[in-house]
Amino acid sequence: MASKMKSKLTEAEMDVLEIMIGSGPKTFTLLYSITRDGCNATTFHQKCDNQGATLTVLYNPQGSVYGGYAGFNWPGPGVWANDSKSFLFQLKFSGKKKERRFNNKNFTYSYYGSNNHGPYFGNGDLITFSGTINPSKGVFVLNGSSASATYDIHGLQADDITNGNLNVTELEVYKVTDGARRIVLTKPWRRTPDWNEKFLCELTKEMENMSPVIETLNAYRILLLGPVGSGKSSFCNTLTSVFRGRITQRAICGSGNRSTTTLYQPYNIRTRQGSDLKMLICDTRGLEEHPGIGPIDVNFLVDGHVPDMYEFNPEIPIDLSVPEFQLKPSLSQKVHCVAFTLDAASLDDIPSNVMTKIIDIANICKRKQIPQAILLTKIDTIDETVDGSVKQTFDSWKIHEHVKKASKLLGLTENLVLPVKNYSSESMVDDDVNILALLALRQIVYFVEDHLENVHMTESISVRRMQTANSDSGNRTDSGVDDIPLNVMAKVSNSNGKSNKSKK
Ligand SMILES: Nc1nc2c(ncn2[C@@H]2O[C@H](COP(=O)(O)OP(=O)(O)OP(=O)(O)O)[C@@H](O)[C@H]2O)c(=O)[nH]1
Ligand SMILES: [Mg+2]
Repeated sequence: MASKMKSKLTEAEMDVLEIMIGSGPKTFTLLYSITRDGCNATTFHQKCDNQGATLTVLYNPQGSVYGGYAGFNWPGPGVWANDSKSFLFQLKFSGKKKERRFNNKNFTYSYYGSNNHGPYFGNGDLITFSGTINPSKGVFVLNGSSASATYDIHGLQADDITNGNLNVTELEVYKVTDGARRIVLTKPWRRTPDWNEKFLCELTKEMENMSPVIETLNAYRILLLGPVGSGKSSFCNTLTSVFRGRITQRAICGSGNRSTTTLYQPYNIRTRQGSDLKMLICDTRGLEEHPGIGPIDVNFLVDGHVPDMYEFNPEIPIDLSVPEFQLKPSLSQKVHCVAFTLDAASLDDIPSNVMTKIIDIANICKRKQIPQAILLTKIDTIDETVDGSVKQTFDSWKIHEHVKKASKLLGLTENLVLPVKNYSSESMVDDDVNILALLALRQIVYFVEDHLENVHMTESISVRRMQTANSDSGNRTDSGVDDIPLNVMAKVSNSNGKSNKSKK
């Protein structure tokens, strides 16, 4: 069936084209693909004539994507379509997003019917091919032409759209019909138990009972980092709300070009019974375009040199001259997991220098073997079904697409991307929002536990080495062990290295 054919056009690109067409939600059904059907004018007409509105999309080897929209049937031989709805468009140029609609200036020459041609837009604007084109090494060198005649290409040259050639790796034609695209997943993209009160209760209890595998460590320290306005402070509030059973507003949230949060502020999480969870969620200043905090600050931050409540100077990174600089941080001051907070709706719009900072920070964490996760926030803004019911999160293909995109952006595996919907406008807590937040928190805590087990093991090995060295030299003393910086005497409850993850 045509609708099941694999298409190159992404859902995000369909969203953009839907807006360019401008008459509500649209479904795109792939009718013709030159890589599948052959690049041949007769085949194009067999598959695409009498189909109503169609969209032609060309993909070139330089990573440019462009094409044209025809609002009616392709006309009969020798006939011009007069179509005020038609337009040409650009989606990418040389691999970079360039989303532009080129309006029709002269409806008389909107598009042309010719038995011997493929899609033919304007009086020479985009004539794709005639006859048959055979590919060479995956590239179809089309024998058409491109120019600026009927469509207004905003003063650009045709070359600014086509890279000066009509070589393509694919040309697709879609039938465009009214109606929202609905992709029903046959199974959730991530499995979870049934969402109900019992599950919520289990998750809550599990988190309340978690305690670090290294006994002397009082609390896991989880650092939130991400662009300005990505929802870091809101996530702190969401977690504190989940455990208090009411909406809390401990961290100030807001929106603006500069970060609302200016301090490095760890938040404890208090339960309804008044006890604290053994974890601190650390809010921090957002990563700004210029200058703002960057990898140098974060390097000191994750190593524990930055004191709690430190106010970052966005102009100058922290260094040893700062009086509060912690010279010998303990394990409890170090960061045990970095959660990058990314706004799901703005993944494509992260300024390039902010993205560079994030990648540099991710690499620092990798080098230091600090676990990382991505909190994908604001998922309610990218899928209306989820806006209505957060329970649908793992059934939403749109969210899955964004999860995949976030994982690619940071080069982290997909299972490290944790979708969340923060409390932002609610006045009461909601079980499903709580469950989603708890699933994210649980995963982060699991990563931290794994990390601490590694820390523990590394320290145990170094202790054994030192003991061996001391006994070899006949110098073995108890004080040698005391000199080890971390608490290597930590008791791990079970001998095969498995943690006391949940002390019930
Ligand atoms: N709809 C929706 N809005 C959210 C969500 N998370 C945060 N927001 C809103 O996004 C805006 C920014 O949120 P903050 O939590 O202040 O973001 P931040 O990352 O702490 O920002 P800075 O401190 O400025 O770096 C606020 O208006 C929040 O209400 C979410 O999951 N869904
Ligand atoms: Mg904030």
